[in-house]
Amino acid sequence: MNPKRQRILSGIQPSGDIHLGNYLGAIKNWAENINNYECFFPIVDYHAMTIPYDPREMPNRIYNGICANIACGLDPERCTIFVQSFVPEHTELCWILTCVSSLGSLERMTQFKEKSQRQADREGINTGLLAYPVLMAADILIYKAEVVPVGEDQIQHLEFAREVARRFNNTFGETFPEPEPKLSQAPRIMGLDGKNKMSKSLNNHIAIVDSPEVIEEKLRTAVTDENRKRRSDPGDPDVCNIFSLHKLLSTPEEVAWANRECRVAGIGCIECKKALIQHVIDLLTPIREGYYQIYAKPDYVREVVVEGAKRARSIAQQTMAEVKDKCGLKLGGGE
Ligand code: AQP
Repeated sequence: MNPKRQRILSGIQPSGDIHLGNYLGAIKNWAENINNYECFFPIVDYHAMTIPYDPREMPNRIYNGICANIACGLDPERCTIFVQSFVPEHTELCWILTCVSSLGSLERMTQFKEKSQRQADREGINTGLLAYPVLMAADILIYKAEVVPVGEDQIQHLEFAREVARRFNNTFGETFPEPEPKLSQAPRIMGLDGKNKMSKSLNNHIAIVDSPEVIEEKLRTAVTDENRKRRSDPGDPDVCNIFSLHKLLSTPEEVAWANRECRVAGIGCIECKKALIQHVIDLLTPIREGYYQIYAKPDYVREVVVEGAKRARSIAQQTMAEVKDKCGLKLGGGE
């Protein structure tokens, strides 16, 4: 008999186009682990409500997120793909965890500070944005997941989830394992602006469904070493966004060539980008084609998430029964 597999949970927000950073930083890592772990991959739609959005667009974003996950290699036969809001126990546990969460820790979260600073209207910053890490802790702990593969930007939130698990266990008795992060080979892909991490909401990304023409155009105009103003200026690959992608996607010979020739101005940025453009197109073409095949089968997509929610819910309900019991949320007998 197989030893019991450890459980993985990791989610993605339907907050825009799923991009190369999501793929290299997280989803590829998820796909590589589906045979060795028992995996749960929700589309975390409640999380996507923490920043302003158009409710008319949300259903398609959720649908696109499911298609993208499957096209990136998450075979629904071997893992559980579902939509967070289809499993109400996530928000039920979230409330209970809110009651053991430290306000000070939440206020120190980098993502909260960054995303709230982006909003001009201070009154528009909602409590959901502050409580985002509590909901993320609930997503993980409701399945008692031991391992969480994420990009570097989520490490602080995961540390918070560990803190919440400890606080709950200390207050109500041993219940949750402390989840461990699992970083990919590419934990932080920079955006095409060269300044911020690649993000859905910053419009600095290559979507996994971008056509070869769009990929070429986006990379051709992507920021490189900003100190390299003219073709004759030597560049510094160590600060160049394009070189970091070369290191992930190009051959060792191409990486050595770009590293050497950039430093002596032997090549210009456009020449350097050419080899990389082809690698990105080669990587994303089968994903894009798979995506559109799945996209054309709404009955299949619906079946995947209905089945996924059923599997997820049966575990989530067991955890909630245990949690409510430990928290004393039940009717006494008048004794
Ligand atoms: N640039 C990145 N490099 C490496 N990993 C990344 N991830 C996100 N951006 C990068 C990882 O992708 C997974 C899913 O991310 P998410 O949808 O939960 O939210 P996010 O981290 O906030 O991603 P975005 O694209 O930046 O979305 P918005 O703009 O809506 O906030 C996570 O594991 C994340 O680490």
